[in-house]
Amino acid sequence: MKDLKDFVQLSKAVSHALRHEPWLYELELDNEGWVFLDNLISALRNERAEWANLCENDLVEMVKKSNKRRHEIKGGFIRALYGHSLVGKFLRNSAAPPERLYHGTSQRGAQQIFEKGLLPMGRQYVHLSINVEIAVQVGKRKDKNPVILKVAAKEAFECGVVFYIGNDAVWLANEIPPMFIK
Ligand code: HQG
Repeated sequence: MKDLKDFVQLSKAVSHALRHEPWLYELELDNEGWVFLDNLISALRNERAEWANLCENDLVEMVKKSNKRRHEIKGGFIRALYGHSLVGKFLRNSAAPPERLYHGTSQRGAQQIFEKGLLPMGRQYVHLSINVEIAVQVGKRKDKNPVILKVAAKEAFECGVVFYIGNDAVWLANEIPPMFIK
């Protein structure tokens, strides 16, 4: 596999399997979201003719070439680092967040969020970005003029809100009450 476009397609299928519908690929995730890499590879080989010879190296390359660190491969296992919509919550290590985090959303979403706070909605966790630029990209998925919310993350943490590391650009939280959002 050489073409970047092929890796994007592969990454989408991997995210679908590891974040949303693992049962369609006959995969069972452990309580941190990990699956055997070999099981995922076998499932993907059956998905598309061009993936019939897929190997571990293709998935390693996919992770390396991706514009975001969505997946993690370790010791023969693979998992998605964030984005899960599966029922329940995979275990994460909590950590002290930076002073500020950001969240890009739609104009309509922002109104609700100022009232009710940031909620995970369809996912296991609320997703927060480490800077405005990334938050703008996230928000543009929802609205061509996204609203960028500033989250007083350190203050929230000091008041008992629990944060988790997703990857180098994404932080996760169970919810962010309105008082910490500007
Ligand atoms: C909104 C992508 C109303 C929230 C991205 C968002 C991210 C509320 C939407 C990752 C609300 C959920 C996740 C409330 C939150 N009332 N709306 N109280 N609280 N919302 O897609 O954060 O490219 O599930 O603002 O880059 O947009 O797939 O979450 O608009 O990192 O790797 O509810 O997915 O990563 O939308 O995106 P989403 P998100 P990938």
